[in-house]
Formats: sequence, C-alpha cells, structure tokens
Amino acid sequence: MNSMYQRIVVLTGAGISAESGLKTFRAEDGLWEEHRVEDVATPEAYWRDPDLVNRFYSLRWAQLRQGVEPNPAHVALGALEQHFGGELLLVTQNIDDLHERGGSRRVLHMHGELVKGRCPKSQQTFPLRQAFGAENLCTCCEPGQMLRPHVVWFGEMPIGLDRIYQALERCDLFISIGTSGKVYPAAGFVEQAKLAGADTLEINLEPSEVHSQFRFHRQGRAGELVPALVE
Ligand code: BJW
Repeated sequence: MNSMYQRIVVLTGAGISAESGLKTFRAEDGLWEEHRVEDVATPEAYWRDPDLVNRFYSLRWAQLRQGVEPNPAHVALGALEQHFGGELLLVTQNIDDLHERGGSRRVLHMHGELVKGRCPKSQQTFPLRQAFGAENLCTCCEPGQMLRPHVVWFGEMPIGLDRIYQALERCDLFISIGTSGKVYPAAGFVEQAKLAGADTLEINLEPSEVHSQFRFHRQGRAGELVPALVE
C-alpha cells in the first residue's frame, strides 16, 4: 500500500464474503431469493412474520458456524490493519464475523452483527448461543423478551454513523470493496470522502451504482485484487 496515505477508510459489502461461500443480496440466486430485499429486510416484515425472519437469520447463523472461513481479501485487510502505520477504519455492511476472523480488530458493523441478538424493549445486545426463536430470551426484562436479530433493516438507523462521518471527513483514501452502491447511507460515503479531498478506489466484480463517483477502479474478484493491493 502506497505510504503517501495516512488515514484510510475501507467500506465492505456482501461481495467480499462471496468467495467464502456466503450469498450476496442482489445476485440472481441472492439472499431472500423469492423476495425483493427491500420488502423483507424491514422491521414491519419482522413483526408481520417473526418466525420467517428468525428462520432466515438462524440459517445464516448456522452457516457461519459451520465451515465458512475468511478468504484472502479478509486476511489481507487484517494484515493491512496490523502493518499500516496510520489510521485505518474498516466499516462493513456485512453482519458476518469474517473480518474479525481474518485478523481485523477495529471493525465497525454498520448494519449489525449476526452473532448477537437484541432486546426489542431495552435495545441491549446479547451474544447469541443458539438460533433465533422464542427460546432465545433477554435477561434484561421481566418477563424476558424474544431477542430480535441485531441487524439494521430498511428505515432503521445504521450503527456508528457519527464515527464513520468523522473518519470520512479526515481520510485521505477511501476504498469500497464488494458493494453494489444501492443502499444508503453507505452508497453516499464516497461523496463525503471526495469532499474531504480523499482519493477514492472501488474494487468490485462489476461497476457499482456509484461507480462514476470513484477516481480509481479495479474490476474483478476481491479475493485476488485486495491481497494484490495491500502487498
Ligand atoms: C464481488 C464479488 C467478489 C460479488 N469480489 N465483488 C432514496 C435515497 C436515499 C436513501 C433512501 C432512499 N429511499 C430509501 C432510502 C433509505 C434506505 C435505502 O438506501 N434504500 C435503497 C433501497 C434506496 N436506507 C435505509 O433505510 C438505511 N437507513 C437509513 O437510511 O436511515 C436513515 C438515515 C438518514 C440519514 C442519514 C443516515 C441514515 C438502512 C439500510 C439497512 C440495510 N439493511 C440490509 C440488511 C442487513 C441485515 C442482513 O444482512 O440481512 O443490509 S439490506 C442489504 O443491503 C444489507 C447489505 O448490507 C446492504 C448492501 O448490500 P451489498 O453489500 O451492497 O450487497 P449486494 O448484493 O447489493 O452487492 C454485492 C456486490 O458485490 C455486487 O455489486 C457484486 O457485483 C459484488 N461482488 N462477488 C468483488 N467476489
């Protein structure tokens, strides 16, 4: 990585975990196959049919625990954090824990974490020891409430935005990896970084929705391009 940069913000999306075997959202065989993600990834959909949504997240939770491993892109970002002398903030839209397992320590999960459940009353989070469902209750309320997935759905406020915007205001390089640029506010981060005068780089299998906003582009698989970049 070119040492002219001192403050880097990296944004990742589902595409970085695709080579680990996790489906992306908007591919033809994507997550929520029979549904438009915008229709089901909402609090309203959850309260309409909590069992359906709990089943969906329980399956993804089980998959994460059984044989899904970080790929070379996750590992390269972990190594970058360890060896880079400046400030690095890794913001991920992903709810998997592959960045942490790939060696990254400072990870901001702006759309939540699959390994946690959240009390719908107190908003307290709990590490998840079993799949979602009626038997997974909080210990902060009496009676215990069924934990909801600790994820951010459409219409809900993403996590850590103040910290993200502060980092974007100061960054000199913004890198976006494996995201379609269809979901805001993440899709707008490139614009914020440009306002700060940062260089901007998109790494994606195909041009994203906000492709034209980036100064530099690398088109291809994250598992090949990210390790080559941080070498
Ligand atoms: C590879 C690869 C390989 C494949 N290598 N690449 C109009 C304008 C602006 C905003 C809005 C608007 N109307 C509504 C909104 C707001 C709304 C929104 O953005 N809607 C859009 C549909 C327009 N956003 C929200 O509601 C958000 N909250 C919000 O805005 O709060 C208010 C607020 C106001 C002001 C400031 C700030 C906030 C919340 C959004 C929550 C999104 N939640 C989900 C589900 C999370 C839980 C879960 O995982 O189940 O997050 S939806 C889903 O989309 C998930 C993802 O994190 C997110 C992004 O998807 P991602 O990662 O980009 O995946 P894909 O599948 O789309 O793309 C993968 C890419 O990888 C592709 O391009 C492939 O080519 C590529 N790829 N293999 C490299 N090997």
